[in-house]
Amino acid sequence: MPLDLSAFIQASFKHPKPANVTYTYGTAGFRLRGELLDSVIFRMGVLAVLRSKKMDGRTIGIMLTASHNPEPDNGVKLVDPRGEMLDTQWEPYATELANAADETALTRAMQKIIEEKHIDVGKPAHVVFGRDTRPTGPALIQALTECLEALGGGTTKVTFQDYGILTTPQLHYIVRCINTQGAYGQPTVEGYYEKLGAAYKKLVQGHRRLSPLVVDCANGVGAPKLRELARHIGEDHLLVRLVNADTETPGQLNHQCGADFVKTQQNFPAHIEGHPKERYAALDGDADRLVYFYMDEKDRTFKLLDGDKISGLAAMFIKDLTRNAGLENITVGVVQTAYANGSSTNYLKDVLQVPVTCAQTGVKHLHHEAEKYDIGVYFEANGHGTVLFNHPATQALAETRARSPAQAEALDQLKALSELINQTVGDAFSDILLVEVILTHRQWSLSQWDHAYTDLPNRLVKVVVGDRAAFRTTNADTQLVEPAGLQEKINELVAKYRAGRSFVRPSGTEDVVRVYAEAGNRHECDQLAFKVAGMVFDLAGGKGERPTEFL
Ligand code: G16
Repeated sequence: MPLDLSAFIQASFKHPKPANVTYTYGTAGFRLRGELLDSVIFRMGVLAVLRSKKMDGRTIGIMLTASHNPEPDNGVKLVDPRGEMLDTQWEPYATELANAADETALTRAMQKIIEEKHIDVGKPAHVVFGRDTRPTGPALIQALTECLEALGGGTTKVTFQDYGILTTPQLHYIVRCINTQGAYGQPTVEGYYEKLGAAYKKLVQGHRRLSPLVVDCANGVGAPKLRELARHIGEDHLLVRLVNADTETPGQLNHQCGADFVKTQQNFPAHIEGHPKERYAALDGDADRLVYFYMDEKDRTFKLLDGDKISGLAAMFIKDLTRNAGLENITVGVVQTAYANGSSTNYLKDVLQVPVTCAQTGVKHLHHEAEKYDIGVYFEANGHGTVLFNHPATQALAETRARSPAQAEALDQLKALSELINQTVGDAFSDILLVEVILTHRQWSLSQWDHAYTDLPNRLVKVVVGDRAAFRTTNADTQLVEPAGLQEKINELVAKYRAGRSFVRPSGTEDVVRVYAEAGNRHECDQLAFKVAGMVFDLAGGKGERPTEFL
């Protein structure tokens, strides 16, 4: 049956593509200034509908957010039926739809997808969507709604539901719940609080509650939603105090605060001065990333517990539990990216003795690598990550009969952990609860957690260049293929520093090239980072100020 596109074409005239913009599908979908995204969001409605039809009418999610980016930016991430990121094979289709110059090119691009993917357009489609607190969100949701309404006219059977303001992981959770007919949980925000809250209370029961956790909410959607979750769990079990929770004042989102700020600046965010007795955590703008931090009691310096530290803590705890549960055949592995601190990789391999895989940047890449382990822990250093339990692991948890009370307890705890952890995608709330469970069990302070290993000094520098597309990498982002010759120059420089390591890659979410460096001491690390950044700036037509700090 052919697709009736008359209403759709009519609607699409209201959402023309700006003539001078080329859209690129990046690390996590399209991301740029919100006012440039109207046509893209409209067209992502088309992609979601086609994808849903291809998946026999299973629900597809669309999340409008630009996560850690500044407030004027916005973006879109598509969610596949199991709650994970859109299949990367479909990314070129997204790009083609977004860049179609007019209605003729747009319908041609749609037709191409239908033919290449053998889509039966007579199949139903269901799409759910949500957005963060950005001011450009409501107008973009309107564009999306108009697309879905227009596609739903006639015989094409398109249904959709607007879930309003949500964190990104909440939408991922809801998609999975719908597609599992509730087996993963109830497909509502309340269902999400219920599931996480029940597992958390079960896991901390009988243990002394920790001191309050001060959470920097990046002035984003995490603030109202974490308040709801904490209320649901109750102060007897979890005490949080929210800071940077202003979602009303324009310009505040991610401004001088949030997980990305804390990680890249390696410093306290706005409105947190740092007190040695307090425990801190920071979310990003859509609450899918988490970092912890504290002030060292002795030297009163800032200390960061980033995604690497979270993955070390989680792997240690889960490894102990699988051993106590008698599940020696279940492999626990960790996936990291090139941004992982060298000390964390050594800790995982040498102390915890778990296998470690290095994936390309982007949770979509880590997620699939983690699926190869029975229990796969994956975290990017920036705090984005989760833990996956595969089918054999879940089956072993369900079927293993305990021969002692200790074994029964370990099995119960692992089962509760698999409920507590949002296995669809990195989720700052679920990750907070995971960390709090482990620290509660051990009765550890943040500094005791931090003592597992000492990070090598590291530095991340952003360089604005003429064309970041001129940078191409290989080997999980660790080596530059283009611009030709630059990698050799970086290698020469790195060889001069003890424990030196540095790599350069184009960001897939911001218009910058990222430079990472680590070395044996702080001075050498900063020098290496800024020398490499200066080289990138000179070779690639850098814009603005040449990076010279620390040189
Ligand atoms: C997104 C991705 C992350 C990635 C980050 C930075 O995070 O989901 O996997 O690490 O962008 O990517 P890049 O270095 O390419 O800019 P978020 O939290 O912004 O959605």
